[in-house]
Amino acid sequence: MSEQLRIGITCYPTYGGSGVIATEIGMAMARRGHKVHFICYDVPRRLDRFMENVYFHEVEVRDNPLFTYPPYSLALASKIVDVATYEELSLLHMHYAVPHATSAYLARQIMGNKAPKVITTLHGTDITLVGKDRSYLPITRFSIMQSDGVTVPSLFLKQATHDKLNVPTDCPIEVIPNFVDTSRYSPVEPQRKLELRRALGRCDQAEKLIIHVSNFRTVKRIQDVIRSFALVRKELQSHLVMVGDGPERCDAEALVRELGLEHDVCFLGKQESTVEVLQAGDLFLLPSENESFGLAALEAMSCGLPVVASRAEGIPEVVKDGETGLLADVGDIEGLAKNMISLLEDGERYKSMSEAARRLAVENYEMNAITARYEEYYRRVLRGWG
Ligand code: GMT
Repeated sequence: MSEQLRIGITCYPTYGGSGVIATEIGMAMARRGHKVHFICYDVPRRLDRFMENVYFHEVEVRDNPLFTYPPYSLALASKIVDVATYEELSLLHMHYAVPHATSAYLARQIMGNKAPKVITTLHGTDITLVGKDRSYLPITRFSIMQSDGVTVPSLFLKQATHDKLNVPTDCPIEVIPNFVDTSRYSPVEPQRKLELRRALGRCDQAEKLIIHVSNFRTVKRIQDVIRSFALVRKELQSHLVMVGDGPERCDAEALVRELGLEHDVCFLGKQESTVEVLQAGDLFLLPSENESFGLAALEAMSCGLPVVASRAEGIPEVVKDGETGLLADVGDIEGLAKNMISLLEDGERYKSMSEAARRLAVENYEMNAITARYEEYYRRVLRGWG
């Protein structure tokens, strides 16, 4: 039997893709018999039940009248030192560079030769938005280069880390894609689909159901979701289901009312799980301007939904244009609408894309296969070959 690892994981414990990936990696490692310690400011959303080998340590960011900004990075570094020392961690896996990789660096300096190895997984905006911002660039670049191993979900993000942060190409960056539990995120029989559609208030089988899932931030181009759907609605009997919440939601709801689409668009808000909504849907829409990978699109493909998306950043690596979905340029609302209409109107093409989407998810992005790659990478880094 291979040696049991003692792993510390830090992530943003929210609904975002980086938190989902971090938590699923941790749970997969625990199932393989490794001890996993989550060190976060809150319990990660997906860590919703007791699991053998999984422990949670809360980072308390205490306030003080002197602090205008309570120092989360320092509280995290202190907590890491504590957990790593008493739980004898061999490895820290930090998700999102800012400030997690920096806190790990600090913890390592404090611990000296007893310190665990550090792997940093970059997720996207930590490089494309936050990291390249001048006020964070030096510390982000430094913390990445001080890590023993660095992973990214796409070739796009690997290149961006070299180009935008000027991280030298001899600093190895491993591409390990996002993944999906294909047994859970799976297509359903027509009868079940119908039940799920009824639960969403859509009873007409002829009506096409378009799904969008995101955190409603500017990079997701929520207005493009609605404006392109408005064009589809003129041509086809269709309905748009919006899952998630965030800063753009109010404006999105206002636009829906302005366009007179209140009866055709529903906002579900944040959902613990998106599986049932995806299984009820016909097509997934993702017009983002930044997307290092697009986990939401992968989860949709795994449920057999073709994806209409923008040709942004890492998306073309995941959504194969003309095979598992159709891509348009960022901001090309007519292009997105044309792609949705052409797919939804052509039954045969739709079926072959739906099958190809599911096949791609199963063959290339299955959770057990990809988390095994993380374990191999952990062992490589522990041997000093990051
Ligand atoms: O999409 C978001 O804004 C959330 C963000 C996060 O940090 O949680 O997602 C990023 O990481 C995911 C997991 O690696 C990727 O699938 C998303 O594409 C990426 N988002 C962006 O690059 C905007």
